[in-house]
Amino acid sequence: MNKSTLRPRETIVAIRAIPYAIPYGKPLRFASGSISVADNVLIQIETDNGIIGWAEAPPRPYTYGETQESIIAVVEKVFAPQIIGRSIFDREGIRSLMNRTIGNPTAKSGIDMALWDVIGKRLDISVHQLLGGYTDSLKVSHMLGFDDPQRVGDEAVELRETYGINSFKIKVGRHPIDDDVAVCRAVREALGEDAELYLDGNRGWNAVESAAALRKLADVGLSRVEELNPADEITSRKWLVERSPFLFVADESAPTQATVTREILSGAANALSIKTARSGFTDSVRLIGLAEGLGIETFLGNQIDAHLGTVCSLVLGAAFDATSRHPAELSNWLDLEDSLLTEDLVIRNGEMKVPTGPGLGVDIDLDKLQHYRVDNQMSPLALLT
Ligand code: MUC
Ligand code: MG
Repeated sequence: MNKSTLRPRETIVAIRAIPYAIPYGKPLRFASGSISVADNVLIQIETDNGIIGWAEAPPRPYTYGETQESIIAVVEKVFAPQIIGRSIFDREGIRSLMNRTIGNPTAKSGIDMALWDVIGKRLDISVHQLLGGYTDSLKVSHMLGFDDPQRVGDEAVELRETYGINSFKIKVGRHPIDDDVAVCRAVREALGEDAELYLDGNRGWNAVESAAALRKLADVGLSRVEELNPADEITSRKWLVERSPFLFVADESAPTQATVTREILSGAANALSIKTARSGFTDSVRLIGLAEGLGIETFLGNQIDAHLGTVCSLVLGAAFDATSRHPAELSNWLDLEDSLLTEDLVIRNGEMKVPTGPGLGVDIDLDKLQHYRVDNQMSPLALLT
C-alpha cells in the first residue's frame, strides 16, 4: 500500500475534548496543591473509516498552568482545526504543528496518545508492542499524600496487604519539616525494612530545609528524592544535589528534552521522572533515549492519573527496558470513586499487566462517560454535594 492509496481512508475527521469529573474518595494533598476530583478532559480522535482513539489530559494548574477549560479551548480552537484532514500516520507532522503553540503539555500529550490508540487499532496491534513491547507487566509504586503519621503508615500497610504494593512515594515539603520526617519514620516502622520508600517535595522546601530533612532521614532508608526545592533556586539546588546521599529526581523541572538536558548537565538533578500525561508517547520515547544517552536512571511517574491515563503510563513503561526496571507510579486511580473504562484495572502481587488488545487495549464505557461528562450537563462540584 502506498501513501496515496492509504490516505483517503486514514484521515482524521474529528478531534473532541470531553470534560468529565469523577470524585476521589480520598483527596490527595501535596506541597504544590491538592486534588479531590478528577476533572480531566477525554480526548477523542475519529477517523474517516470509523476508528475512534482515546486518551486523557489531566489539568494540573499548579504544575503546568493548564485547566480543564484551557485544555478544551486549545484542543478545539487551536489544534483540531490544524489536525483534521491529516493522515493518522502523520504523527511527526502533527507533533511539529502542535509544538508551534508553546506550553499546554497535557493537551498535546492527550492528542498524541489518542493518535497512537488510533494507529494501533488501525494496524490491529497494541501500542505497547508498537512502542517496544519489552515486558508484559510493571511493578507498582503508590503515592502517599499528606496526612498524619499514623494514617499514612496505616494506608501503606493496607495497600501492601491488599495489592502487594511494596514501593511508596511519600509526599513531603510541609512546614515544619519535622511533620514530614515523622511521617517517613512512621511509614518505615509500619512497613519494615524491605519496602522501598522515596520522597517527593513538589518544591515545598528550600535547599537548606531539604538538606536538614535529609540529615534527619539519613537512617530511614530512602531510595531517592524528587523536586525537594525549586530548580529555579539554581545555585542552592545544585548545592543540595551535590550533598544529597540519594539520587535526586527531576520531575516538573524537566518535562521536555531541553529542560532535561539543562537540569541534568547543570547538576540540578541526576535522575528523571517520565510522565506520559505530559510527554505523550512520542516525546516520552525521545526522553527515554535522552536519559540513556545522559546515563541517568528513569522512573515512571504519575500525574495523578485516572484509569485511562494509568493505562497509557503502563503501556509506555512496559515497552522499554529503562522504564521497567523500577516500580512505576500506577496506582492512584485506586482512590477514584469510579472508572470510565469498561474493564477493571487490576493490581495483583504488586504488579499490573499490560492490556493486550489493539491500540491501548482498553475501551471507554460510553454510558459512564455520559453520566460523568460535565459539558452542558452539570458542574464538577455538583458531584461532590
Ligand atoms: C508528582 O510526582 O509530583 C503532584 C503534582 C503533580 O503535578 O504531579 C503529582 C505527582
Ligand atoms: Mg513529582
